[in-house]
Amino acid sequence: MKNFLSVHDAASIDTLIERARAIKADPVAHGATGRHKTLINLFFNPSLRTRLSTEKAGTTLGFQVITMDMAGGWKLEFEDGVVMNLDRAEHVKEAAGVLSQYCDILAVRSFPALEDRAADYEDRIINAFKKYATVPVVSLESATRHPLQSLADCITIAEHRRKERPKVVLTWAPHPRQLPQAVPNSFAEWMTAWGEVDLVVANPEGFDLAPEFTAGAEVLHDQTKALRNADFVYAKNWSAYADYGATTERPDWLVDTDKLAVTNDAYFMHCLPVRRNVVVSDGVLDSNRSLVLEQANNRTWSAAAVLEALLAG
Ligand code: SN0
Repeated sequence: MKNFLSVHDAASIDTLIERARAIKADPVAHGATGRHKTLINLFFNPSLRTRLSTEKAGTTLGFQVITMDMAGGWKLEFEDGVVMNLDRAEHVKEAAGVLSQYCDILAVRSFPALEDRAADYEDRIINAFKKYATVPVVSLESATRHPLQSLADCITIAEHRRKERPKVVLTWAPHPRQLPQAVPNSFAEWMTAWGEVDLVVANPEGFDLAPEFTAGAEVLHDQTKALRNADFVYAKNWSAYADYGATTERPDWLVDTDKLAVTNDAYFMHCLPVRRNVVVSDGVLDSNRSLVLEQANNRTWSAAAVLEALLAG
């Protein structure tokens, strides 16, 4: 694997899942994989799981791991051909070139501004690093995708499925803030590419994800209908793609035990952080159906499988 920016970079999802589960089963046996190699993680916005699980994956494999918070540093210029006489101290061309000399794998985290859809969907930060770095680049969540989360979700579903082809429902849920589409975009893209589940996406009218991500899934605007016979229910809020960045209240979309009664005793999933009793009730999160901590655990093993595949080239 050359880079890891989306599911399209993965030659085989099943091989990545297999490798993640093998490293998870015996982390110590893989402690030499990244020996004398350096992983640099760059964060343009804050993170808890992604930062710590990727650092843990790197150190588990024996990498030297360096993490840098770019929010507190100087601002990078991403535009080509500009006169750099304002506040942006360094062009990404130099920054990516310099960092490539200090590491063997470069991982980058960025967020969308949720104002200009075309600008966000260009995914400029991650693509600039891909263009100018001379080492493999990993997305630690970009403006439009969160592939390490989605791979962790595939691992979690593979570990818990009780039938060959489970029904997986991705449902929009309420949230007080304006959130990116990266997690649901990526989840839909990975589930359909994996081809081992039936994916249904449920969201209020006006909140359909970009069609390029949901192709191959059924999209419904009736949550109860979508949840019927589900084996896995993945809740996530996202702001609108059509009326870009718009939000809506819709407390009736909260996931609670009554909603899950129509499912096939479904497992509950969420990428975290989750707003209790806004997105999902305490009753669901605290029940034995919740897989949220196992998803977070699998973030380490998904990152480890990806780092291993990138070293292999
Ligand atoms: C992020 C998101 O993309 O929706 C992180 C997902 C990995 N979620 C949040 O930032 C939630 C923040 C909040 O205030 O609840």
